[in-house]
Amino acid sequence: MTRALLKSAAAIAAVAGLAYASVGTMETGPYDGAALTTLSQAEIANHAQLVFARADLDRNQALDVDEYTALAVVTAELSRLNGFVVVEKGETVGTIELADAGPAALPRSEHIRIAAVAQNAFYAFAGADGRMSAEEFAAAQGAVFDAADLNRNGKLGRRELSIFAQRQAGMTTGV
Ligand SMILES: [Ca+2]
Ligand SMILES: [Ca+2]
Repeated sequence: MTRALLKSAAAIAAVAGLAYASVGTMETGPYDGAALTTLSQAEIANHAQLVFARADLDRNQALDVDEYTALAVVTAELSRLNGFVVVEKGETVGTIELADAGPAALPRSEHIRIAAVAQNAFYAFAGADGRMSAEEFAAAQGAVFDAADLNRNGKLGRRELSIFAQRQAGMTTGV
């Protein structure tokens, strides 16, 4: 990982940590009662918009490869530490439990693998200019959603949510 990438990862983690802490104080335990049973295309589009804004550290309305890769690594790290994936909703979040994965730190080998996968995904969706717009980021998130939507009804049900969560946590690859 480059020095720049480490720096952006730390910055995203700091922002994400603040958001998580504020949500975690709301109820008896962190995220209790916020577990999702379904996820719509509109919800993932909204999530993509919120995450894009947070990942765009230099506020130039585009993600570069370091910003995108840092986001992927931090998302995987936080998801695995928490044992669930977070879907941002603005004021609140929804959570999707990670099946077959107790809370665990991300091994260094996984960091490297996830960063490599994220770099490939970045160039696939960002196109020739090497800048990922909000629309391109939404398309990348939409592709993960579509791949999990096994029955193609535009919504993710329980089993589909599990597939979606594993992909977001970097536990499976491909879209
Ligand atoms: Ca940027
Ligand atoms: Ca479905």
